[in-house]
Amino acid sequence: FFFPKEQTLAVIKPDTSEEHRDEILEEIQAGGFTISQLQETVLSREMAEEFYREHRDKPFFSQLVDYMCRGPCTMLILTKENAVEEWRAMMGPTDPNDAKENAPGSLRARFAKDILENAVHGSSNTEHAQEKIHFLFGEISSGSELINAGDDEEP
Ligand code: DGI
Repeated sequence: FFFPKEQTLAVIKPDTSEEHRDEILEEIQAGGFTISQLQETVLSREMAEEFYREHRDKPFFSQLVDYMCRGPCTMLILTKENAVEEWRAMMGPTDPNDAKENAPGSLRARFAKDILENAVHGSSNTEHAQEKIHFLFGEISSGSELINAGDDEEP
């Protein structure tokens, strides 16, 4: 099958150690993703609420917002064929117990603390990806690519 190049939004959530963050970034590059943008941001409460507004009626919403603005998030635009699906596969299921059982090599199996503090985020479809990329990065030039998978250069 041929998949056109696609963008997804990935987030390394707060409380992920620097060591784990570096490991995640290395794995992203080893997985053939291009890191088109990288930005470290501490979300305000309002931004975290907007980011996860699809979940505003869930019982865990306020805990989720607390978690997301507790410290810096690493926001990434990842570009690859089939990026949305591939990044979600790399993350694994939402709940790390499920991840450990069904996707033991996945990032959440290895780095998530529990179902809420689960280390990474990835858009669930291309529309969400574009919406959240626009929300977090604003208007960005598509020509700037920070890290090219396959390059020998260090990020
Ligand atoms: O796309 P995902 O991040 O895998 O999952 P999602 O979009 O359904 O949920 C967004 C985040 O909300 C998830 O990463 C962690 C949190 N969450 C989801 N389901 C639960 C939850 N938190 C708690 N405490 N309990 C849940 O059942």
